[in-house]
Amino acid sequence: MQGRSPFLIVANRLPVDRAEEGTWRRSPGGLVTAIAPVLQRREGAWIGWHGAPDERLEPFDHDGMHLIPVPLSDSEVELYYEGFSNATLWPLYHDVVAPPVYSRVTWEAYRTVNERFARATAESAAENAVVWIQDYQLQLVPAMLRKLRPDLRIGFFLHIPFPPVELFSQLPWRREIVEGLLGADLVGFQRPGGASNFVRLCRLLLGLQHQKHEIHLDGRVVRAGAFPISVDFGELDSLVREPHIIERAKEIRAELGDPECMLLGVDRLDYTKGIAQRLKAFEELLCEGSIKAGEAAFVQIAPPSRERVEEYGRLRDSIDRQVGRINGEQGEFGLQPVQYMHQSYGREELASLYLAADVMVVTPLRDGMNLVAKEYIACHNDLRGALVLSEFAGAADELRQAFMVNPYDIDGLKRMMLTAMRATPHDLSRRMRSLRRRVATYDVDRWAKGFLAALEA
Ligand code: ADQ
Repeated sequence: MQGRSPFLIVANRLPVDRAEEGTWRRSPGGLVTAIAPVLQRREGAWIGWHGAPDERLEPFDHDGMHLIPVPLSDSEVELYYEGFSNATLWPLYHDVVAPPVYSRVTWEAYRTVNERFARATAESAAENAVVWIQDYQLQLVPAMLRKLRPDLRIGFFLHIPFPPVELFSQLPWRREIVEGLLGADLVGFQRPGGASNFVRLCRLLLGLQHQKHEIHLDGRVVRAGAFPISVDFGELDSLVREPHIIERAKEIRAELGDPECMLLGVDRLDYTKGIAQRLKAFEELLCEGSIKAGEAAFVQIAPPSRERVEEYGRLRDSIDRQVGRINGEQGEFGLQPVQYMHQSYGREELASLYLAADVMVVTPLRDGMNLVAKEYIACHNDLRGALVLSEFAGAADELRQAFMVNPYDIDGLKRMMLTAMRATPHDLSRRMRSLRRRVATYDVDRWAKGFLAALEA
């Protein structure tokens, strides 16, 4: 087992993107920031797809991390990733807010690719290694890996919600997925509700015995638990203290015509994020004269994602039309109430936007956690700013001082957006102080350490 790793991360994607020919750069995002130091410290490896179809690559080192690419063909990207992961599991696990596609062809591809990940992991792990598998694309890997390598300690973390039994039962391959997850020693969820749904499912579907969140099978114990993910609070907190970020935040407001109130939405363009609902609420507030176009500006940043999945194309068209209508009907010459951007932004620009915004509007119909809400809080050491937050985001469990909304209730959403816009500085600072205490204490480092400590206990 020489040359094999004592610690492995297994995820659909490697934590790097291709820059120019032959060079790599670390992908942005919390997961990589949290896990990279653990990987470097433990001389671990990361197993995942490198992002280009139909290409085989040898393992390589980058930024102190050993990376092991798993190849995917173009048709596997379509069937396993866009198909089963994003047109079946994603909508099913998000309250069926779009109809899931049940296709035997995409299921077969999901199984084949999961098997390939399991084999690659089995070949790269040292004896008794610790393996941490990430997310819904790889739910069969824990059991497949255990079969190949019973000596390993296997953890699994689901970044998206785990649905109630009543919804999960729609899945024709429900048994295979649950048995797949049960190959792990520890199955982690964002919310306690996800862990409870899973344990209940094991009892009802497989008739397994459990004590609280410990499930008994084949003489083993599988534990389920909640490990809410977070952000790198310290990094964002020091970034927004830099003079050039503060300056840029002022510039952004000036570019918007110095509105009294800047509202902001930042999401991947996804039908689970409730973008249409928040824009509708804003449109009605303008229409009925509760707010005036020059008084408030809404900035919505939404880079398109998963564009080859049908539902995402439809969403893009419909949001385009909605924004066009609001600006056409409510705008004035040289004054557009909604600024809608499709671009991806770097950390610094994103931090400047958060800092500039008076009201952050986070209204998912269902969300595992929602890091944007936590990033906004980490960026407000000035204790200014209001967070309007959907009760259906995992973050709602922790961020109790936010302005809480049900995004399906447009009147309620309008009321809460107005309340947030008109809150006194005293009320805002009281809420922000308490929100910041929470995010500063439970940051992403604590999440990673907490999960690994539970896995290795
Ligand atoms: P996502 O659904 O992608 O994540 P979220 O948690 O909000 O949702 O994370 C998005 C990340 O992308 C944030 O870090 C944000 O800063 C960044 N981002 C968004 N728009 C951007 C833009 N235009 N430019 C640059 N960066 C942008 C999934 C689950 C979530 C869960 C996370 C982590 O759906 O519920 O919180 O994984 O577990």
